[in-house]
Amino acid sequence: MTATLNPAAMRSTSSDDVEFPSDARESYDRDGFIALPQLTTAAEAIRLREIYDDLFARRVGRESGDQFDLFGDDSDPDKPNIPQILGPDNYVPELRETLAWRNAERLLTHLLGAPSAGIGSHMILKPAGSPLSTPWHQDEAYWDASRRYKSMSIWIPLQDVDQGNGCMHFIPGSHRRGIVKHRSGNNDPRVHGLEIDDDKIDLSGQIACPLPAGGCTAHDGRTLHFTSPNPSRVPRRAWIIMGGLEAQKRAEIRSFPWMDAKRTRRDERAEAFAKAKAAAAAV
Ligand SMILES: O=C(O)CCC(=O)C(=O)O
Repeated sequence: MTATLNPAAMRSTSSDDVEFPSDARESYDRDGFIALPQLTTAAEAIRLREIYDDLFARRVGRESGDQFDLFGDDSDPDKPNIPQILGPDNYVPELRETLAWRNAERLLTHLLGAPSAGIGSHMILKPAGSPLSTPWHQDEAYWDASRRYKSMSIWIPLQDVDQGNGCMHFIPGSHRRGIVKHRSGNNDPRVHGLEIDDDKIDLSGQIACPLPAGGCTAHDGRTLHFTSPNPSRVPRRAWIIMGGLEAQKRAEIRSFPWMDAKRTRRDERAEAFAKAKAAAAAV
């Protein structure tokens, strides 16, 4: 099934702040995601694409472990399957001055019911001709198992997306379940990306969310989602802005063994980089 968008329900005000549909919060609470046709302008999406391509082309953050292959062993910086950059806004602070950022911050407040405790971002590039999906997962499966989260990802495609080039798909209502069993991609602990490890999960009710460039989906940290392959001739670029309420310590014990088992090159680089930085600061 494909999500239907109502462009008339959204319009930019004179200050370019996007107005959210009146039922946005109700839909989000019910389904664990929403799709909106506009978070920023087409012109800004073009400017964001330039920044985005430059960050990946220059391998920004590779040394510090911020740039890596989401679905590979990350051994060859020139041949990543699905390159990702964490915290691109730390490298280009101008990203925090964009309309997309401002509207994402407003959307977070609107859907969380309170201002986000913090905001960060990352970028996931699905190269042209990529046969790979980003497999079904819940974002919370990557995080600290001892914490309770109310968090959200706002996924902004920088070109039009549909099922033919890697749009988002969600299972409505899946945010109300616990975290299901996950494993590293291909069951290889060198792979950063996770996938669900439970073939009994019913994925038949999935909703695909095609979007124009500069639109967005927003999903809860527990909502099951995946993106389709990108066999097209154009890279599929997505910028993801994340926020949430302050994470609380959980009373009950939980464990995410798939995270304990991880041995990624990205972690090795991050550790070596932090050590070198600390040593330089001590001189
Ligand atoms: O862009 C993608 O391929 C995956 C995005 C995703 O899983 C996320 O933003 O949580």
